[in-house]
Amino acid sequence: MNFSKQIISLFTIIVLSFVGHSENGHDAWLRPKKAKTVNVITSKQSPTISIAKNELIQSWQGTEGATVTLRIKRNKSLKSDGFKISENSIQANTDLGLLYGVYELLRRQQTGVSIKEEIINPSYDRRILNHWDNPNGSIERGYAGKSIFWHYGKDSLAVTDGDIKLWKEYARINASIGINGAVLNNVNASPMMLTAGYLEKVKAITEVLRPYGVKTYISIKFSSPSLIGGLKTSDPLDTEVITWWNNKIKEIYKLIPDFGGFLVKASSEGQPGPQDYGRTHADGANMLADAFKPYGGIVMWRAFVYSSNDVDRAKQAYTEFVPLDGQFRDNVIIQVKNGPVDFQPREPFSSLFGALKKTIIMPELQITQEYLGHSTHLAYLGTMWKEFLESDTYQKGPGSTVAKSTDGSLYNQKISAIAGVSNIGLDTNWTGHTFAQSNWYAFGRLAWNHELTNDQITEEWITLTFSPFDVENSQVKIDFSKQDWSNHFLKPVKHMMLDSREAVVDYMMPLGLHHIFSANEHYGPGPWYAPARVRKDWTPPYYHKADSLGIGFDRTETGSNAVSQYEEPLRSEFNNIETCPENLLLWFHHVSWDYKMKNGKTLWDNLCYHYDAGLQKVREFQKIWDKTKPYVDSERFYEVQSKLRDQSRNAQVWKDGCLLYFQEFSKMPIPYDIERPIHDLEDLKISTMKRPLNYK
Ligand code: GCW
Repeated sequence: MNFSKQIISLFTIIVLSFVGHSENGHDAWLRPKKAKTVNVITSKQSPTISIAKNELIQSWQGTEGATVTLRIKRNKSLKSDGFKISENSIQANTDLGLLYGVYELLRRQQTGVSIKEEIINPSYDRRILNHWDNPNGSIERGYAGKSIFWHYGKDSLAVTDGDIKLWKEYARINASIGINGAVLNNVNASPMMLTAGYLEKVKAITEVLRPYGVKTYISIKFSSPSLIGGLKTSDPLDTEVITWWNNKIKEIYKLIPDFGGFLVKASSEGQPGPQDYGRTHADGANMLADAFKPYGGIVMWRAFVYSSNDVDRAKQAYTEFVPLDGQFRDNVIIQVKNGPVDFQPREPFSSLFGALKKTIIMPELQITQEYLGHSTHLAYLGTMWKEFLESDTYQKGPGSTVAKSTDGSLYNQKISAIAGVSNIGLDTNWTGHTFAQSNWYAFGRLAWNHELTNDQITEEWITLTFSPFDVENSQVKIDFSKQDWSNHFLKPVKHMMLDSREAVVDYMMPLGLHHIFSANEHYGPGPWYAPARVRKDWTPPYYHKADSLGIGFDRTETGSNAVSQYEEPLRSEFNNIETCPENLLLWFHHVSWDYKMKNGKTLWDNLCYHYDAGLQKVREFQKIWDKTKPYVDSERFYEVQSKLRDQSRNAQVWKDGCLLYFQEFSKMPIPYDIERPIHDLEDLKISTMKRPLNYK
């Protein structure tokens, strides 16, 4: 963009923000519609039902003047807040079911999907966002501004009209995709969260979220009894400690009768936990679960545990939790990250899925892109999550997918749940990058129905978010047909989204490489990053193990034997270099540089081609996006264009940094049919050590 064009687009944005509501992303996928008239009949009144009714009136795109009935009617085929939908009626067992039905109906109208009589039930009962928000307003791994719940500065606890408006919008967006829970603070929890002022604020937030069906939960610090309760210990078996928690939980339910429960990170990454007192995870979780029992609350206990002296961090959660299987109460859910290490661009599924047979387990996904380019890179994550949910654990024979082992179909469990670490902040568009909204959307849609395809999810999201037809504030000059829009916007953008996660894998860590970031920012490359002061398992060489012979972490039977944690035939498949999926090769094997891969080329050459392919894909995304210009408002067009440029530059740095560094070990040439690196390794090392790459 030349200078004068920049001025013009800046001017357009400024003018738009004065004259009318521009497409700044704040409406997410619920943009104001040019509605037709509709007559809504309800069998009952409630705050939730009036929201449902208003939504229909505000956005109706069906037959002009139609009558729609919303009816509570007991139906055994409906699960929790499921609903029965047809063109002119919605039935449900609950008020919330009616609201969800309304959103489904409207979504179908807007995306042009036919509506026949159908029963739609959720896959998981609890579909929860985990906010890693701190009481001071900062957000751990947040890339979209400060917290929407906790204020920065001394007024952290104030509740303003602006807050209430924002929370309402937040709740509405969540309800529209079926998200029904929010953990309001960081798992690295401050004990302050359990003090009176904070609990009052949790109550205020809950009151706004309640009519939209979003239950609230909080994260707690396990040592709270000693930190804020004045007790000498926080030992979960100590009677005073038990009484303290019982009283605390009673106090919470007095304020918030429908409070959801606690999320707990304990004995993990330096957080206090039952192990500090010689007790087990089960002792800790059960003590809290018992206190919650009378109120129907739950404890989500995280399995994200590992210690610095472990030979293989990927093994530890399984090693600690499998012996405890069967010991947890039925209102405890073990929350397990999708992969065994930590939300990497690609990991195998965590071996705990399916392995805990008498314990409820819930997947934890990461919506915020801690390891996939923050809010700068375009990376649609639905593809990663489907790959995970569809992975076969074989724990109850073939077809025992992760989805089925967590949604209640294979194991007898009272509750089913799934969590996603939120990417939401105070940025106008909530998520920093417009396309990062698609990950919030995809999480909600998959939590509701894990059988939806990414084709469908992306198509819905693109249409709802960008279609210029029938919306109030579109700034797009419509001189094209719906068919043109679909051919020139929807299809290419969908293609870009569906390819985007694999692009990130390719330019960051292909073939099963993982955790090779510089420093703790988890943004730029740092396969060389290993300062003596940093724990070994927090440095990339621990994970890539590159040497003169080859590269990769040997997790086979003769290595760390992490493969033994998987059920047959997976164990043997992963263990054998010939049958191990190539996209996980370096996760499970230390492979020689000249190893011949399935395409007949060496490992080294393949590595080079992957890094280059990742970069080329981003270049392709730039072209795709530039061509969409006539079909999208300038505000979002320029935002995404500029982010793709950053992403391209970053992808180049990733490719150059990793290839030049690994070449010091392989001593092999970069294949001559791909572009040469343009950076010097020493420069990249210095710049990423000083200021971990953030190309701004
Ligand atoms: O992914 C790591 C992050 C930490 C995070 C931790 C966890 C909240 O780098 O920032 O802490 O995982 O999930 O507990």
